[in-house]
Amino acid sequence: MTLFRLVYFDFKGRGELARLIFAASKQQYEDKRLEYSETCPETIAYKKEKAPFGRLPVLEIIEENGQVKRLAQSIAIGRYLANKFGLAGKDEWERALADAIVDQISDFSVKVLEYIIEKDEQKLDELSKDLHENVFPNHFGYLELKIKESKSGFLHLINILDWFDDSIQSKIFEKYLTLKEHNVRVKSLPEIEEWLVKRPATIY
Ligand SMILES: N[C@@H](CCC(=O)N[C@@H](CS)C(=O)NCC(=O)O)C(=O)O
Repeated sequence: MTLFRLVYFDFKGRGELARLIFAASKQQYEDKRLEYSETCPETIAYKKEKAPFGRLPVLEIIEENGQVKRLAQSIAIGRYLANKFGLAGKDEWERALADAIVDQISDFSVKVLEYIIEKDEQKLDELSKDLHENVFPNHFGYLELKIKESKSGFLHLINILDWFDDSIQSKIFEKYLTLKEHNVRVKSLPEIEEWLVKRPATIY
């Protein structure tokens, strides 16, 4: 039997999409969390010797004969797993539409990341203003349309929204009701709910 190991850090970040896909498809895997540190020998060695592009996440696929294949890039990992476990769409066109939505959410995630890693208070205020006045209206309008057209759930989206703290999420859901309904619906799926209850609590 093929075994899977997801190697990432102890936060949701770019590793959580794969974890959500594993949860949604009820697949066993090892959730290996390395220390997020520039001095941890295990992390340094893994990035240098095993990670295909020196960064995480990395999905390890351990074949029955013991051979290990390593896949980098969170979205490539997500696509591989979604295809493998039947979550990527039923035909070429559905898969292409799903890819487009994932890429759109990734564009949005760049803005979210800028905000959550900013330490300077003044810059944070500017980024927050930009998020609320420009980024949210710009992205959520389109994404809400796609949610309405689809009966599916967008795991990548619920993860990116989870990078925000509760107060920002509440503000978003006050205004974007379709987004809120989608978030509640996807997080209430039994397989996802089970993972959300047991996953380690992390800030982002
Ligand atoms: N585009 C890549 C980004 C990978 C990336 O930047 N990973 C960060 C963590 S989110 C990392 O490995 N940082 C540690 C380092 O750069 O040394 C992906 O989506 O996987």
